[in-house]
Parts: sequence; structure tokens; C-alpha cells
Amino acid sequence: DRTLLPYEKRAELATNSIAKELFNIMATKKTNLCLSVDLTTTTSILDLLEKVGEHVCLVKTHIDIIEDFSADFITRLKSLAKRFNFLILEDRKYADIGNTVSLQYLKGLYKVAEWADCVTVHSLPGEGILKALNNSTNGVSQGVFLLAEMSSEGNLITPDYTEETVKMALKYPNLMCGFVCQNKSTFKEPGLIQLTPGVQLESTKDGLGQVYNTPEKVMLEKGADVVVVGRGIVAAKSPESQALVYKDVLWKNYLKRVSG
Ligand code: 6AU
Repeated sequence: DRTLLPYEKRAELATNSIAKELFNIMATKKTNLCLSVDLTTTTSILDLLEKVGEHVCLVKTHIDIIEDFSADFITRLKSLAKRFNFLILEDRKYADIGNTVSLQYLKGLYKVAEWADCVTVHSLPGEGILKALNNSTNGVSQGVFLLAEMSSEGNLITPDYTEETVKMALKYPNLMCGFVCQNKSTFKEPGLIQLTPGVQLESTKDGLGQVYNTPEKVMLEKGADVVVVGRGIVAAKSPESQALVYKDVLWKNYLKRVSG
């Protein structure tokens, strides 16, 4: 059972360098909280990260929702990542043929390949998408989280799709950080990371299909390693104190899990 091993042990088993680094950051900073900074201005994102950077292991961006994107924003984001020792995941959810994804990853306004430590990718188009993002093809890729399950109700992913997704990922051990998924049974490999979104302090839903589980449930029952929280923190009255609340409850449940 991969979920009973401590993160520092799993770092030793990771086959991707970003996954290894992320496991080590979690162990060092004692946090498995990933903040989804789903805000639309650069100053609101940078101000929030100044306050909560110390509490997170990973910052997840949707770079294409920012209204005043600039190269300077990336410089500042990278310097915060260095100062607070967190990694950056661009949640682009690539889902096209390999050639197009390669262009989307390397080119355009955002040049994701230049600054993101890792990206999210759908398996839907087939293996070509992983070939396009593989370091041996483009020389720059670092890490990929493949979507094996989604948190939203009515999503079209079937158990077969999930299983085939995991099989596809296992052919690319050097590229793969892990899976965006909801369940412990999705994969076994202790060197891969389960990134789980759809988490708030209460089990609820939003008005657009998102389904939330509690930190306790995702850590103790559902096998989450890194837990993604967006609006639970970002839309709170005090995001700073709420980040600390999430960090503490997640870490408490992690310790409970690994101590048997
Ligand atoms: O906590 P929330 O609901 O405010 O934000 C959840 C974040 C959003 C989604 O785009 C993302 O997590 N997400 C993903 C990811 C990370 O790929 C997959 C999924 O199944 N559900 C989900 O919410 O930024």
C-alpha cells in the first residue's frame, strides 16, 4: 500500500526528478497542500503567494485566466517559488494531438515550457501526447500529471479509461510525476504522486458540477498525496489563516496515515 509510506521514502522511489523534488519538499516543509491560485490578476496572485508561500508545496496556475499576464509576472512567480521552496504546476490539461500540444507547450504567449515545473495532461488523444511532452522529444519537459479521474459530477471517464490511462503513463517513467485522480486504487506505484482536487472543509458541491470531499476523507480513505485547494482558500475571508488551517488538517491526517 503506497499510501502507508512516508514522503521521504517515496522520494527515493520516484523515477521523475520533479516528483522526487516534490516528495522532498513535502517532507521538509511538512505540508502537502497545493494552492490553486485561480485568480485573474497578477497582483492578486503575487500578493496571495507572499502570504501563503510558506504553507504550500505546490502552486497550481491556470495561466490563461490572467488578464494582465506579462513576462515580469513569471519572473516574480519564479522568485517566490525559490524563496518559499515550492514548485509550479500549470494546469493546462492538454488534450490535443501531439504536434499541437507540442506547439501549445513551447510557443504562444505563455511559453509554459520555460517556467512550469510540471503540467496536467489528458490521456484522451492517446500516447502521442506523452511523446510530444517527453524530454527526449523536446529537451525541456520536466514533469506530467496525467488525468486518470475527475472530481466533477457526470464526467465521462470510465473505469476502463482510468486503467488504460495508468498503463499509458507507466511507459513514460521519466516523464511521469503522477496522476490527477480521486481514488487510492487507481495506481500502485509508490514513486508516483496522487494529486487530488475537489477538497473543502465540508463535503459540498458548487453550482457547476464540482464535488468536494473533506481533507480527512481524501487523506485517510481516498489515497491523496498532494491535495489541491482553490476556492476553499482563495475565496475565504482570510486566505492566509485558511491556508494554515488546511495545511494543518492535511498534515495531521498524513501523520495518522503513515503511523499506521
Ligand atoms: O478547489 P476549487 O474547486 O476552487 O478548484 C479546484 C481546482 C480547479 C480545477 O481546474 C482543478 O482543481 N481540478 C482538476 C485538476 C487539478 O486538474 C481536475 C479535476 O478533476 N477537478 C478539478 O477541480 O483549478
